[in-house]
Amino acid sequence: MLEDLDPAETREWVDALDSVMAFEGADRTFFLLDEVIAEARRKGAPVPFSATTPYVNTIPPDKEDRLDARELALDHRIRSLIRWNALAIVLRANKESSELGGHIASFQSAATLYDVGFQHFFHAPAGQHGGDLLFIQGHSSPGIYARSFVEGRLTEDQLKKFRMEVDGGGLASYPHPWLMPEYWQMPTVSMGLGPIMAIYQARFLKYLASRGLADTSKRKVWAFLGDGETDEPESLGAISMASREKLDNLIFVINCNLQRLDGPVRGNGKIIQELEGVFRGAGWNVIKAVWGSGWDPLIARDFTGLLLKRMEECVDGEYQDFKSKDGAYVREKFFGKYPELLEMVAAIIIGNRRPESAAWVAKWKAREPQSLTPVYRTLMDRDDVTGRLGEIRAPALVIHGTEDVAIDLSRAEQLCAKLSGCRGVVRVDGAGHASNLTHPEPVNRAIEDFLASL
Ligand SMILES: Cc1ncc(C[n+]2csc(CCOP(=O)(O)OP(=O)(O)O)c2C)c(N)n1
Ligand SMILES: [Mg+2]
Repeated sequence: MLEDLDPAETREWVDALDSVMAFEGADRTFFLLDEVIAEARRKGAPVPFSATTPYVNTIPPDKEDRLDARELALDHRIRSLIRWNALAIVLRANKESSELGGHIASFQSAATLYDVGFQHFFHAPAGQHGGDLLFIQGHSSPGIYARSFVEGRLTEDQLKKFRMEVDGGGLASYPHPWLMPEYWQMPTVSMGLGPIMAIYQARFLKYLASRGLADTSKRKVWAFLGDGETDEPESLGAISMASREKLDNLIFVINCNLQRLDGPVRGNGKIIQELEGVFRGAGWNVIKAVWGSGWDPLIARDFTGLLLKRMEECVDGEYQDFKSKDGAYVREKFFGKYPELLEMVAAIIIGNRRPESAAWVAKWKAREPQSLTPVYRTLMDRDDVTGRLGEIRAPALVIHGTEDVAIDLSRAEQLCAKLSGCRGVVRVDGAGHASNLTHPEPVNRAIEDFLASL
């Protein structure tokens, strides 16, 4: 890292960039930066090439395509059932004999990746569509069997014979089209073979289309692999061919759980960043999903860049250490390294011990209960004014999501009927309780029309 010799000048440049980003958008920002870097290179400055991007999600929260609350809850329920069954399949087999082994952690850490694919993206052969091709990470097979059980495609007896298929009726340890021709599309468990075969398969689909032999234009090839698996030479060996041949029908999903069977993938480095550099360098479009939505408010408040700095300087070994300990440890070792950072997150609950809140708790405990009685009474003995809503004569508009499960749409209609100046109820299709946050466009349009009509 170079030293910042003139922070004021740096700030000016960053402010200028912020303004272009806010008013002219990301494309213009990228164009300007590209021009500036090209100019610096023309003038002979050795501007280093960086194939990696910051250690945060590539897609910012406001650009995320979110499921609505009901769909999210349903997906979660299905995922929980599948995850549980996957675990039970392996544990049951181990009761039979510990020799049967089987992987538990792989699917547990990749379940969301698979389930989002199965529920929203993978296409089965249907009509004119030849179907997508899936290269499932070999040792995630229990999760795929568990899904098939939930779908009614496999029986309990079959699950009980996980890895006991020799006498018939059982399930192969890993994806095996020869043993289970009706079930598995591609063999993958010898690590590295899935990814390289996926590249050639995607190219073959392009070939069929180019030769006019089959319409494969809508078919995708999905390859699921582990981060440890990328150390196999085959995994990365042909990736430059994929970009050279412009295989936009190919998607690699790499589950970076930072670990493999016998330890961390990179204890002293960052596998996500390393892979991003390798794939971007080879011309791939890389989308990282590193942090869960719980981090969004923290990242949004990271005006100094200190949080990002901390996220970037920690190596995988440290992240695994944090994950294995409790919140108090994370507070101390991760956030606590920089007092300003700790201060920034102090308001948000992390861990069990919260020194900053202890003083408040002590104050509340010390307070005479009687002193709170009038406060409670004022709250509890309030007049019910719903009968007087008609006295409000100002023009009003009620905006309500059609999918609001907290407050039913009929309540919005009742409210509008009670307000004398109500101009109607705007129903926001598909929105839940916070329609202004989830569906800003129709909500803003309704407010604008309403204001213009006054
Ligand atoms: C070529 C090859 N070598 C070794 C193995 C044994 N093996 C199975 S899973 C695994 C570790 C996989 O780690 P990773 O790819 O990170 O997947 P995870 O278990 O974390 O999901 C190994 C070494 C294998 N399947 N294939
Ligand atoms: Mg792994």
